[in-house]
Amino acid sequence: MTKPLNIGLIGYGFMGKAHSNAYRRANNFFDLKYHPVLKAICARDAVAAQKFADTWGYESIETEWKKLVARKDIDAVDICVPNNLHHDIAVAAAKAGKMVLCEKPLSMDTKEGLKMVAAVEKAGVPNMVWYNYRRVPAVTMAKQLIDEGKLGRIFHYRAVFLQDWTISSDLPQGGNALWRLDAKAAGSGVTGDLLAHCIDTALWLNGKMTSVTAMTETFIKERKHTLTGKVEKVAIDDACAFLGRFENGSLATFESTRYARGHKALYTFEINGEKASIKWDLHDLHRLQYFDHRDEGRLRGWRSIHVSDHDGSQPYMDHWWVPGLQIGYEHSFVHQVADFLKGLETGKPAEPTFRSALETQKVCDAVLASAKSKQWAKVK
Ligand code: SOE
Repeated sequence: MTKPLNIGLIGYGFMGKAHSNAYRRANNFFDLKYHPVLKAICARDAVAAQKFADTWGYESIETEWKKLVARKDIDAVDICVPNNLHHDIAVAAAKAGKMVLCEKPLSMDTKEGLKMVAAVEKAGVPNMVWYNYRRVPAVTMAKQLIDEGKLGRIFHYRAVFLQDWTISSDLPQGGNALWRLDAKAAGSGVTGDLLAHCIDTALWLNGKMTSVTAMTETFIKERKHTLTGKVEKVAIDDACAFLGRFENGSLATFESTRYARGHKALYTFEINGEKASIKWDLHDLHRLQYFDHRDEGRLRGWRSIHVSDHDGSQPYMDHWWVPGLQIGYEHSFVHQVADFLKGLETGKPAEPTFRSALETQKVCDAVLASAKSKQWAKVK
Protein backbone atom coordinates (compact mmCIF):
# COMPACT_ATOMS: atom_id res chain seq x y z
CA MET A 1 0.00 0.00 0.00
CA THR A 2 1.34 3.45 -0.91
CA LYS A 3 0.92 6.41 1.42
CA PRO A 4 -1.22 9.38 0.28
CA LEU A 5 0.36 12.81 -0.03
CA ASN A 6 -2.38 15.43 -0.17
CA ILE A 7 -1.59 18.21 -2.61
CA GLY A 8 -3.00 21.74 -2.45
CA LEU A 9 -2.22 23.55 -5.70
CA ILE A 10 -2.38 27.36 -5.86
CA GLY A 11 -2.80 28.73 -9.40
CA TYR A 12 -4.19 27.10 -12.50
CA GLY A 13 -2.21 28.49 -15.43
CA PHE A 14 0.24 26.70 -17.69
CA MET A 15 2.31 25.47 -14.73
CA GLY A 16 -0.76 24.41 -12.75
CA LYS A 17 -1.52 22.05 -15.64
CA ALA A 18 2.05 20.81 -15.98
CA HIS A 19 2.28 19.99 -12.27
CA SER A 20 -1.20 18.41 -12.08
CA ASN A 21 -0.40 16.19 -15.04
CA ALA A 22 2.82 15.13 -13.32
CA TYR A 23 1.08 14.31 -10.03
CA ARG A 24 -1.38 12.12 -11.90
CA ARG A 25 1.20 10.17 -13.84
CA ALA A 26 4.21 9.71 -11.56
CA ASN A 27 2.95 6.56 -9.83
CA ASN A 28 1.90 4.96 -13.09
CA PHE A 29 5.52 4.85 -14.21
CA PHE A 30 7.62 4.93 -11.04
CA ASP A 31 7.54 2.57 -8.11
CA LEU A 32 7.08 4.89 -5.12
CA LYS A 33 5.97 4.64 -1.50
CA TYR A 34 3.94 7.86 -1.64
CA HIS A 35 1.21 8.77 -4.12
CA PRO A 36 -0.08 12.32 -4.66
CA VAL A 37 -3.78 12.93 -3.99
CA LEU A 38 -5.20 16.00 -5.74
CA LYS A 39 -6.98 17.38 -2.68
CA ALA A 40 -7.61 21.03 -3.52
CA ILE A 41 -6.99 23.66 -6.17
CA CYS A 42 -7.02 27.30 -5.15
CA ALA A 43 -7.75 30.25 -7.45
CA ARG A 44 -9.55 33.56 -6.88
CA ASP A 45 -12.08 32.83 -9.61
CA ALA A 46 -14.36 30.08 -8.21
CA VAL A 47 -15.80 29.15 -11.61
CA ALA A 48 -12.36 28.75 -13.17
CA ALA A 49 -11.12 26.85 -10.11
CA GLN A 50 -14.08 24.43 -10.32
CA LYS A 51 -13.53 23.91 -14.04
CA PHE A 52 -9.86 23.14 -13.38
CA ALA A 53 -10.81 20.81 -10.50
CA ASP A 54 -13.22 18.92 -12.78
CA THR A 55 -10.70 18.65 -15.59
CA TRP A 56 -7.80 17.44 -13.48
CA GLY A 57 -9.62 15.55 -10.73
CA TYR A 58 -9.12 17.83 -7.71
CA GLU A 59 -11.48 16.92 -4.89
CA SER A 60 -12.26 20.48 -3.78
CA ILE A 61 -11.59 24.15 -4.43
CA GLU A 62 -10.59 27.18 -2.39
CA THR A 63 -10.63 30.81 -3.47
CA GLU A 64 -8.24 32.17 -0.80
CA TRP A 65 -4.74 30.76 -0.49
CA LYS A 66 -4.68 31.39 3.26
CA LYS A 67 -7.63 29.00 3.68
CA LEU A 68 -5.88 26.35 1.62
CA VAL A 69 -2.68 26.70 3.66
CA ALA A 70 -4.67 26.39 6.91
CA ARG A 71 -6.41 23.16 5.87
CA LYS A 72 -5.52 20.17 8.02
CA ASP A 73 -6.00 17.76 5.12
CA ILE A 74 -3.24 19.33 2.97
CA ASP A 75 0.30 17.90 3.26
CA ALA A 76 2.05 19.82 0.49
CA VAL A 77 1.38 23.26 -0.94
CA ASP A 78 2.36 23.76 -4.58
CA ILE A 79 2.82 27.42 -5.62
CA CYS A 80 2.01 28.11 -9.28
CA VAL A 81 1.12 31.82 -9.08
CA PRO A 82 3.04 34.95 -10.19
CA ASN A 83 6.44 35.49 -8.59
CA ASN A 84 5.37 38.32 -6.28
CA LEU A 85 3.15 35.88 -4.35
CA HIS A 86 5.74 33.12 -3.87
CA HIS A 87 7.26 34.55 -0.70
CA ASP A 88 4.11 35.10 1.37
CA ILE A 89 2.57 31.76 0.46
CA ALA A 90 5.77 29.77 0.98
CA VAL A 91 6.48 31.34 4.37
CA ALA A 92 2.88 30.82 5.56
CA ALA A 93 2.81 27.24 4.27
CA ALA A 94 6.11 26.40 6.00
CA LYS A 95 4.84 27.94 9.25
CA ALA A 96 1.75 25.74 8.94
CA GLY A 97 4.05 22.72 8.70
CA LYS A 98 3.34 21.98 5.03
CA MET A 99 5.85 20.75 2.49
CA VAL A 100 6.37 23.50 -0.08
CA LEU A 101 6.89 23.11 -3.82
CA CYS A 102 7.43 26.40 -5.62
CA GLU A 103 7.41 27.20 -9.33
CA LYS A 104 10.59 28.91 -10.60
CA PRO A 105 12.09 31.38 -10.00
CA LEU A 106 12.11 30.94 -6.23
CA SER A 107 11.47 34.60 -5.49
CA MET A 108 11.46 38.17 -6.76
CA ASP A 109 15.05 38.59 -5.52
CA THR A 110 17.68 37.13 -3.19
CA LYS A 111 16.43 39.06 -0.16
CA GLU A 112 13.00 37.46 -0.39
CA GLY A 113 14.53 34.09 -1.26
CA LEU A 114 16.66 34.12 1.89
CA LYS A 115 13.53 34.51 4.00
CA MET A 116 11.87 31.64 2.18
CA VAL A 117 14.89 29.39 2.74
CA ALA A 118 14.90 30.35 6.44
CA ALA A 119 11.16 29.58 6.73
CA VAL A 120 11.30 26.07 5.24
CA GLU A 121 14.49 25.19 7.08
CA LYS A 122 13.16 26.46 10.44
CA ALA A 123 9.98 24.46 9.93
CA GLY A 124 12.00 21.44 8.76
CA VAL A 125 9.62 20.82 5.86
CA PRO A 126 10.61 19.20 2.54
CA ASN A 127 10.84 21.82 -0.21
CA MET A 128 11.70 22.02 -3.89
CA VAL A 129 11.71 24.49 -6.79
CA TRP A 130 10.43 23.40 -10.21
CA TYR A 131 13.48 23.76 -12.44
CA ASN A 132 12.18 21.02 -14.70
CA TYR A 133 14.84 21.02 -17.44
CA ARG A 134 17.29 19.25 -15.12
CA ARG A 135 15.12 16.19 -15.55
CA VAL A 136 15.06 15.94 -19.32
CA PRO A 137 16.93 12.61 -19.63
CA ALA A 138 19.55 14.02 -22.04
CA VAL A 139 20.29 16.89 -19.63
CA THR A 140 20.53 14.52 -16.65
CA MET A 141 22.90 12.43 -18.73
CA ALA A 142 25.04 15.49 -19.44
CA LYS A 143 25.38 15.89 -15.66
CA GLN A 144 26.49 12.26 -15.33
CA LEU A 145 29.12 12.63 -18.08
CA ILE A 146 30.52 15.80 -16.50
CA ASP A 147 30.59 14.26 -13.02
CA GLU A 148 32.43 11.23 -14.41
CA GLY A 149 35.10 13.61 -15.73
CA LYS A 150 34.46 12.75 -19.40
CA LEU A 151 34.84 16.39 -20.47
CA GLY A 152 37.94 17.06 -18.37
CA ARG A 153 38.70 20.63 -17.43
CA ILE A 154 35.84 22.90 -18.54
CA PHE A 155 36.71 26.01 -20.58
CA HIS A 156 33.37 27.34 -21.83
CA TYR A 157 29.68 27.28 -20.91
CA ARG A 158 27.31 28.81 -23.48
CA ALA A 159 23.54 29.07 -23.00
CA VAL A 160 20.73 30.68 -24.95
CA PHE A 161 16.96 30.92 -24.36
CA LEU A 162 15.09 32.62 -27.21
CA GLN A 163 11.42 33.45 -27.67
CA ASP A 164 9.44 35.89 -29.82
CA TRP A 165 5.99 36.21 -28.23
CA THR A 166 6.19 39.81 -26.94
CA ILE A 167 7.25 41.62 -30.11
CA SER A 168 3.84 43.21 -30.75
CA SER A 169 3.44 46.56 -28.99
CA ASP A 170 -0.33 45.87 -28.79
CA LEU A 171 0.26 43.13 -26.23
CA PRO A 172 -0.80 44.45 -22.81
CA GLN A 173 1.04 43.82 -19.55
CA GLY A 174 -0.50 42.34 -16.39
CA GLY A 175 -3.18 39.69 -15.82
CA ASN A 176 -3.10 35.94 -16.57
CA ALA A 177 0.03 34.81 -18.49
CA LEU A 178 0.85 38.47 -19.21
CA TRP A 179 1.90 39.09 -15.60
CA ARG A 180 5.31 38.08 -16.95
CA LEU A 181 5.51 41.54 -18.58
CA ASP A 182 4.65 43.38 -15.36
CA ALA A 183 7.70 43.97 -13.16
CA LYS A 184 5.55 44.34 -10.05
CA ALA A 185 4.33 40.75 -10.49
CA ALA A 186 7.37 39.15 -12.14
CA GLY A 187 10.31 40.98 -10.53
CA SER A 188 12.20 40.94 -13.83
CA GLY A 189 11.70 39.93 -17.45
CA VAL A 190 13.71 37.32 -19.29
CA THR A 191 16.32 37.24 -16.52
CA GLY A 192 13.98 35.69 -13.94
CA ASP A 193 11.76 33.86 -16.41
CA LEU A 194 14.14 32.32 -18.94
CA LEU A 195 17.75 32.90 -17.92
CA ALA A 196 16.85 31.50 -14.49
CA HIS A 197 16.42 28.12 -16.22
CA CYS A 198 19.77 28.47 -17.99
CA ILE A 199 21.49 29.54 -14.78
CA ASP A 200 19.96 26.71 -12.73
CA THR A 201 21.18 24.14 -15.28
CA ALA A 202 24.59 25.81 -15.48
CA LEU A 203 25.18 25.90 -11.73
CA TRP A 204 24.10 22.29 -11.49
CA LEU A 205 26.35 21.14 -14.35
CA ASN A 206 29.33 23.42 -13.93
CA GLY A 207 29.36 24.74 -10.35
CA LYS A 208 29.17 28.20 -8.85
CA MET A 209 29.54 31.50 -10.70
CA THR A 210 31.67 34.26 -9.23
CA SER A 211 31.04 37.40 -11.33
CA VAL A 212 29.03 38.67 -14.28
CA THR A 213 28.76 41.62 -16.64
CA ALA A 214 25.39 42.13 -18.28
CA MET A 215 23.34 44.27 -20.61
CA THR A 216 19.56 44.41 -20.76
CA GLU A 217 17.09 46.22 -22.98
CA THR A 218 13.39 47.01 -22.86
CA PHE A 219 12.38 47.38 -26.50
CA ILE A 220 8.74 48.37 -25.93
CA LYS A 221 8.80 51.05 -23.27
CA GLU A 222 5.06 51.37 -22.55
CA ARG A 223 2.16 48.95 -22.66
CA LYS A 224 -1.44 49.08 -21.58
CA HIS A 225 -1.90 47.41 -18.20
CA THR A 226 -4.69 44.82 -18.23
CA LEU A 227 -5.64 45.45 -14.60
CA THR A 228 -5.59 49.28 -14.53
CA GLY A 229 -6.59 49.85 -18.17
CA LYS A 230 -3.92 52.59 -18.36
CA VAL A 231 -0.80 52.78 -20.51
CA GLU A 232 2.08 52.20 -18.08
CA LYS A 233 5.85 52.10 -18.22
CA VAL A 234 7.30 48.64 -18.92
CA ALA A 235 9.93 47.89 -16.27
CA ILE A 236 10.99 44.37 -17.21
CA ASP A 237 14.02 43.39 -19.29
CA ASP A 238 12.87 42.21 -22.74
CA ALA A 239 16.35 40.94 -23.53
CA CYS A 240 19.44 40.21 -21.48
CA ALA A 241 22.91 39.02 -22.40
CA PHE A 242 25.73 38.46 -19.99
CA LEU A 243 29.26 37.19 -19.65
CA GLY A 244 30.37 35.45 -16.50
CA ARG A 245 33.06 33.51 -14.71
CA PHE A 246 32.65 30.19 -12.94
CA GLU A 247 34.55 29.19 -9.81
CA ASN A 248 36.19 26.34 -11.81
CA GLY A 249 37.85 28.92 -14.09
CA SER A 250 35.56 28.48 -17.09
CA LEU A 251 33.94 31.36 -18.96
CA ALA A 252 30.22 31.81 -19.52
CA THR A 253 28.08 33.50 -22.15
CA PHE A 254 24.31 33.64 -21.69
CA GLU A 255 21.67 35.27 -23.88
CA SER A 256 17.92 35.49 -23.59
CA THR A 257 15.25 37.50 -25.38
CA ARG A 258 11.56 37.51 -26.22
CA TYR A 259 12.38 39.35 -29.46
CA ALA A 260 14.09 36.63 -31.51
CA ARG A 261 11.59 36.37 -34.36
CA GLY A 262 11.12 32.74 -35.33
CA HIS A 263 12.03 31.24 -31.97
CA LYS A 264 9.28 30.07 -29.61
CA ALA A 265 11.31 28.40 -26.87
CA LEU A 266 14.80 27.66 -28.07
CA TYR A 267 16.83 26.70 -25.04
CA THR A 268 20.30 25.44 -25.90
CA PHE A 269 23.55 24.97 -24.04
CA GLU A 270 27.04 23.89 -25.04
CA ILE A 271 29.93 23.01 -22.78
CA ASN A 272 33.50 22.75 -24.05
CA GLY A 273 35.99 20.76 -22.04
CA GLU A 274 39.61 19.80 -22.58
CA LYS A 275 38.73 16.24 -23.60
CA ALA A 276 35.17 16.51 -24.89
CA SER A 277 32.23 18.82 -25.56
CA ILE A 278 28.47 18.45 -25.21
CA LYS A 279 25.53 20.31 -26.72
CA TRP A 280 21.80 20.16 -25.99
CA ASP A 281 18.78 21.74 -27.67
CA LEU A 282 15.25 21.83 -26.20
CA HIS A 283 13.76 21.48 -29.69
CA ASP A 284 15.49 18.14 -30.02
CA LEU A 285 15.36 17.30 -26.34
CA HIS A 286 16.02 13.59 -26.62
CA ARG A 287 19.40 14.06 -28.18
CA LEU A 288 22.69 14.83 -26.51
CA GLN A 289 25.44 15.88 -28.92
CA TYR A 290 28.83 14.63 -27.78
CA PHE A 291 32.28 15.13 -29.25
CA ASP A 292 35.21 13.22 -27.78
CA HIS A 293 38.73 14.22 -28.80
CA ARG A 294 40.01 10.81 -27.60
CA ASP A 295 38.18 9.02 -30.42
CA GLU A 296 40.33 7.55 -33.19
CA GLY A 297 41.25 10.50 -35.44
CA ARG A 298 39.59 9.38 -38.67
CA LEU A 299 36.31 8.60 -36.85
CA ARG A 300 36.32 11.72 -34.70
CA GLY A 301 33.13 13.78 -34.94
CA TRP A 302 29.98 14.88 -33.14
CA ARG A 303 27.87 11.93 -31.98
CA SER A 304 24.15 12.48 -31.76
CA ILE A 305 23.05 10.25 -28.89
CA HIS A 306 19.35 9.45 -28.79
CA VAL A 307 18.83 9.11 -25.05
CA SER A 308 16.14 6.43 -24.96
CA ASP A 309 17.85 3.20 -23.93
CA HIS A 310 16.36 0.90 -21.34
CA ASP A 311 19.42 -0.83 -19.98
CA GLY A 312 19.49 1.54 -17.02
CA SER A 313 22.51 3.45 -18.37
CA GLN A 314 20.42 6.39 -19.57
CA PRO A 315 18.52 8.31 -16.89
CA TYR A 316 14.75 7.82 -16.39
CA MET A 317 14.16 6.05 -19.73
CA ASP A 318 13.80 2.53 -18.35
CA HIS A 319 10.51 3.75 -16.77
CA TRP A 320 8.93 4.52 -20.16
CA TRP A 321 7.77 2.74 -23.31
CA VAL A 322 10.39 0.68 -25.18
CA PRO A 323 13.93 1.61 -26.36
CA GLY A 324 13.99 4.18 -29.16
CA LEU A 325 10.60 5.70 -28.31
CA GLN A 326 10.53 9.22 -27.01
CA ILE A 327 9.06 11.17 -24.18
CA GLY A 328 8.65 14.97 -24.07
CA TYR A 329 8.51 18.22 -22.16
CA GLU A 330 5.81 17.17 -19.70
CA HIS A 331 7.81 14.15 -18.57
CA SER A 332 10.45 16.40 -17.03
CA PHE A 333 7.75 17.38 -14.51
CA VAL A 334 6.72 13.75 -13.98
CA HIS A 335 10.36 12.98 -13.18
CA GLN A 336 10.48 15.87 -10.76
CA VAL A 337 7.42 14.59 -8.87
CA ALA A 338 8.87 11.07 -8.84
CA ASP A 339 12.17 12.38 -7.47
CA PHE A 340 10.39 14.50 -4.86
CA LEU A 341 8.40 11.49 -3.64
CA LYS A 342 11.52 9.32 -3.67
CA GLY A 343 13.21 12.01 -1.58
CA LEU A 344 10.47 11.71 1.05
CA GLU A 345 11.01 7.98 1.07
CA THR A 346 14.79 8.03 1.36
CA GLY A 347 15.26 11.25 3.34
CA LYS A 348 17.59 12.56 0.60
CA PRO A 349 15.84 15.73 -0.63
CA ALA A 350 15.14 16.14 -4.32
CA GLU A 351 17.06 19.02 -5.88
CA PRO A 352 16.87 21.91 -6.24
CA THR A 353 15.74 22.68 -2.72
CA PHE A 354 14.94 26.30 -1.85
CA ARG A 355 18.53 26.66 -0.62
CA SER A 356 20.00 25.42 -3.91
CA ALA A 357 17.58 27.52 -5.99
CA LEU A 358 18.66 30.60 -4.04
CA GLU A 359 22.01 30.36 -5.85
CA THR A 360 20.23 31.04 -9.15
CA GLN A 361 18.52 34.02 -7.55
CA LYS A 362 21.92 35.41 -6.52
CA VAL A 363 23.20 35.19 -10.08
CA CYS A 364 20.01 36.85 -11.41
CA ASP A 365 20.45 39.69 -8.90
CA ALA A 366 24.09 40.16 -9.93
CA VAL A 367 23.08 40.17 -13.63
CA LEU A 368 20.44 42.86 -13.10
CA ALA A 369 22.76 44.91 -10.86
CA SER A 370 25.51 44.75 -13.47
CA ALA A 371 23.14 45.79 -16.28
CA LYS A 372 22.14 48.80 -14.19
CA SER A 373 25.62 49.85 -13.10
CA LYS A 374 27.31 48.89 -16.41
CA GLN A 375 30.06 47.35 -14.26
CA TRP A 376 31.06 43.75 -13.46
CA ALA A 377 29.13 42.49 -10.43
CA LYS A 378 30.19 39.81 -7.95
CA VAL A 379 27.77 36.97 -7.26
CA LYS A 380 27.22 37.26 -3.53
C1 SOE B 1 7.66 31.76 -20.67
O1 SOE B 1 7.08 31.83 -21.93
C2 SOE B 1 7.83 30.32 -20.25
O2 SOE B 1 6.58 29.71 -20.20
C3 SOE B 1 8.52 30.23 -18.89
O3 SOE B 1 7.76 30.86 -17.87
C4 SOE B 1 8.79 28.78 -18.56
O4 SOE B 1 9.45 28.66 -17.33
C5 SOE B 1 9.68 28.19 -19.68
O5 SOE B 1 9.99 26.86 -19.40
C6 SOE B 1 8.98 28.30 -21.01
O6 SOE B 1 8.65 29.64 -21.23
